[in-house]
Amino acid sequence: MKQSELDLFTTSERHQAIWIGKSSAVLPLFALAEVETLLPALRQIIRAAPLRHMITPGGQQMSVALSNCGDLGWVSDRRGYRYTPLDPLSNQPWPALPEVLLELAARAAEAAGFAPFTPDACLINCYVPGNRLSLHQDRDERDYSHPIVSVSLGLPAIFQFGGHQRSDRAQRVSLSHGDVVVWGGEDRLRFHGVLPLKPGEHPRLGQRRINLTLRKAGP
Ligand code: MD6
Ligand code: FE
Repeated sequence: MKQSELDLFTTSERHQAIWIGKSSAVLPLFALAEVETLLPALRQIIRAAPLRHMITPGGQQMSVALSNCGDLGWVSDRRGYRYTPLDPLSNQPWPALPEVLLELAARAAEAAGFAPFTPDACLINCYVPGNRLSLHQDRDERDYSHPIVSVSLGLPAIFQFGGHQRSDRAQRVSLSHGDVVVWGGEDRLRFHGVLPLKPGEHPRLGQRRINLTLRKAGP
């Protein structure tokens, strides 16, 4: 659905989506009502598949700590970036994607006008103050026709949303606890990143920001 068609709906029906691209919307506080269900589920996932600092193919350690849940998890090492069914730390399957997240992702994608979305991978990124994520494209998934749903928790961050060239000027989007971003379609391969996290203390998550990105990575 295009922005013009979504304008036919009332603001409450479209959850006051803020369009940051033709097929990209921020849904402010969309996840807030689910946070108290989400946090215990996340804690359990991280106990089974601890947050870790992966090595990029270039040999640098990522400042952001990450883990995954779902049938597939995103990993990086000297050999490259890819999705794997097993956690390389434990050689066990990644923890299951909790129902609350599946349901939230499906509702968010629908609110942004996408076709029914059934993610099979959730990347969990954990930032502490000073951590940043440099401009990148998400291109390790098999089929770019599926959107990505991103849930922000904890300390606020400034998200950079660029264009199709790394050198394109990036808009800055502020993302707070409970905000959800949905993007896909023609925006799916836009460069994006996160500016260094500012110090702070979040009442629920402390000195951290957690970002969950839900995707359909496999067939
Ligand atoms: C973050 N997010 O917000 C990093 N990628 O911490 C991403 O890299 C991202 O939010 C693809 C789609 C949505 C995202
Ligand atoms: Fe990304």
